[in-house]
Amino acid sequence: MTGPEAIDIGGVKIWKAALDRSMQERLMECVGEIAAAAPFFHPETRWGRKMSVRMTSAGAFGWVSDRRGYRYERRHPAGMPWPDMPSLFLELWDRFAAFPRPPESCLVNHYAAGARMGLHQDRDEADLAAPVLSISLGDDALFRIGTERRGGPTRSIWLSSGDVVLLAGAGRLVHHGIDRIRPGTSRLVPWGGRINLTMRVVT
Ligand code: MD3
Ligand code: FE
Repeated sequence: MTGPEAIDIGGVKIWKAALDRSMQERLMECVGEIAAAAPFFHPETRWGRKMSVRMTSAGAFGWVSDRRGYRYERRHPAGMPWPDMPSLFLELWDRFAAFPRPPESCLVNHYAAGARMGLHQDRDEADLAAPVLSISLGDDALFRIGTERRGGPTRSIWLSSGDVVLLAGAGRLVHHGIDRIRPGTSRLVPWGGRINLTMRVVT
């Protein structure tokens, strides 16, 4: 159902090339609709620096960051509610995450050339027993996976369009980040660069 063997790196499960080109195109159509209703923005950190990654969300909650810090919100910074979670995203959740609660948020990250995401943990969600499902679309990205402990050893792996990553169980609290993308390695994303979808249970 999920496709052939997953690679397991310290509890992080990775299915390479799990989604074919036509599925990737259907997912990008969904992303286009989400971005038309809830435009990408560069979140600002508490310290007033703009993140290099652009973001938007679908579902009941979206991830935002500004001078007040980061959190999940029911509305886009411009004031509108987030667009509905596409049913195609829910189908992928059932196939790969197989968790009884549906995802309440899909964060859509866009990495243009030069964008990166520093090593961090995802722990803003109330139920840390719920998995996080990540889908890579577009250009290749160098993904770094560490340990639960800050400053522990890290491993790097290239993620490509159609790869699926599941963070569950032991992998849920590991440090992770994106060091860089390889621009121009895919033509899937109309704006160029890389899109990452992460589905989460928030409450
Ligand atoms: C490991 N995004 O949005 S996805 C994020 O590619 C985020 O945009 C990266 O980290 C991206 O928070 C990495 C893979 C991922 C997502 C969530 C995780 C790895 C994770 C949660 C726990 C452990
Ligand atoms: Fe993360």
